Amino acid sequence: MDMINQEKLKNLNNEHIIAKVQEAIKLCKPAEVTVITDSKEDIAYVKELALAVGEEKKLKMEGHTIHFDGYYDQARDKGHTKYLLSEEVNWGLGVNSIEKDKGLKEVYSYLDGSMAGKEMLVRFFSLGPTNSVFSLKALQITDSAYVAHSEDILYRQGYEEFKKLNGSPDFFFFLHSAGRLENGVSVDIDKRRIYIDLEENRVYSVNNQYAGNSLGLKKLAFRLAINKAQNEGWLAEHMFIMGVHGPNGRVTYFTGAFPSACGKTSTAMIPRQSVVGDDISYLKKINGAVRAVNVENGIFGIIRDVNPQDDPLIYQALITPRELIFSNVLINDDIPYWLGMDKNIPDKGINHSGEWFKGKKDSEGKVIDCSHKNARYTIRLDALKNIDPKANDPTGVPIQAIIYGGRDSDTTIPVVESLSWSHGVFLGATVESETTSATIGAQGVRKHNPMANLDFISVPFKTYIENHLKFTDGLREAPKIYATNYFLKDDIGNYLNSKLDKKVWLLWAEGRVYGEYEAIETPAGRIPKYEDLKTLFIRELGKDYTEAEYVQQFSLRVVKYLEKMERMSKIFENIKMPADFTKELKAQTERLKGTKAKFGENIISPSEFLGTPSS
Ligand code: SPV
Ligand code: MN
Repeated sequence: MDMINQEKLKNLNNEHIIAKVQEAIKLCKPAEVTVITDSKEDIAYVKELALAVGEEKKLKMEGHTIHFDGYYDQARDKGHTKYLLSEEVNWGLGVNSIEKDKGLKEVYSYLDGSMAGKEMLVRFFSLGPTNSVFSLKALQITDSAYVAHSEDILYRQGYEEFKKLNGSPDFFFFLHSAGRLENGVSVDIDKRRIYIDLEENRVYSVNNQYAGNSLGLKKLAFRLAINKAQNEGWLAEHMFIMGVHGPNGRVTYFTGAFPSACGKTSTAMIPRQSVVGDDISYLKKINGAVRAVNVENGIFGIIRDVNPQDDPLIYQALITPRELIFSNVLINDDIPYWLGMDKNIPDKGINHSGEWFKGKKDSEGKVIDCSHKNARYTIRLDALKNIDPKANDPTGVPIQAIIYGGRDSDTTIPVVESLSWSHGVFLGATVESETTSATIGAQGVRKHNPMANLDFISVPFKTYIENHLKFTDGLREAPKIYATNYFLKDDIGNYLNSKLDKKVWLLWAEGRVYGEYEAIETPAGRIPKYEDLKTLFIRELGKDYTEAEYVQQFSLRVVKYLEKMERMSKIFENIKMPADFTKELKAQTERLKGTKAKFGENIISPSEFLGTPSS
């Protein structure tokens, strides 16, 4: 390392950082080491380097680049993402782990010399806004200029923030190497490993480039943060944050957790609302209220089906000059194309499979689409016209409601409000989503995905739920909790709701925060009254919402709900859970059984519950 770079490290006055960098150099043996500060020149250097080494290529439009991940490196590698554990644990949820010494030995062997002939980049970031009680510090060391460049778009710079540590070791450490490259992509995929060490707050990742595996700050830091949050009494969640715009200029902030393909982005991007973040949030109690920040500063979004009709704001951001990385789309004549963009797609070009032509098959005989289904765009949040003015507020935004969104065709009501905070935690912990054609494996299979966080919970499930249950201690008012399901179908398989209807559910929930609408109490939670929805449908969507539609959508499918309770009882019977959670599961089951006995029907109309007192 030359004097200038040494000086940059020394100025941080932190021996722990120097030790980490030295460890990385000794192990990975780079040809060069470059320390990146928050200066414009340093940041521009990373961007240029990504082009110079060929990890990114310029496209026709100013600022746009394309990056390809290897053909078999197109999504998170769940199988090779493991916790390094010194002793066996039973977290109640399936946990992928490896004995620590063994895992370290293995990943060190792959990292050994992995940067020979390459340049090592040392970068500093802040998870959450800078100058904030939410901010966590993250040190990223990588030999991938694409990774370092992506993180620059997606996160806030933290070199100056690191100085505030005053020599403390309280930061996350990520060491990544893309490994051996051919044509700019990692080739030793069989040796791809992502090993997470919760005890040391560090992650080693090697032989990969896809952001979910390589960018320490995304899902790897998220796992470390969930663990840290349990110890410190706050929440790290797989949630968007949005401003819901009620009457007379009122803005009410919601967070929302949805498994993939359940409507997370489309909810955050509902027209005339504003977005604070789309993926990961930290929530803390400050002066008796819940406040939350977006951990990130950008969007690593799925590009499939982004088109002028369905996602006008995102589409606009993608077709105007700005700093923007496309990944795994089709490139023809330096112009990007993707599935579902509503434009004619050329018959040939370059994509994640190399030279591509229509009908091309892979080695397993599978037809290769023009772009990968998980192809992405990487932009700063301020590329979107609907960015919320408080998106970078160091104190976060006040959270007054939380939504948990699932996906099922025949059970849960489009929107319900929980009966209490603990009932809301129960709703979040029992989210299910049916697999779609976009996911791997059979279609229509229900997957349990508590808080949309199944892949990331890094503590015993009981601890995680307990932390949620007690989160309201000391609050002046608990946020309301809602569960949504945008995907109910009728008997012949047609969706009962249009894509835009979610706007009405959201605005109803917003009004409920202020007690503006009455609700009907059912065994599954509180539901809207027909008249209120009718008014909202006319006002917001110019649509005549009939009572017949309401009854079909909001009737309690009591037998189906009982089946769901049975699935949940099975899942939870072998997991130690907090008593309050078990109580909620029992109580909801009993309420449903009582209702079934009373009415003797499989499906019960909302009007049957009208007499029940509700607040
Ligand atoms: C997700 O899959 O939840 C993402 C993208 O947000 S990834 O970086 O793969 O985690
Ligand atoms: Mn995500």
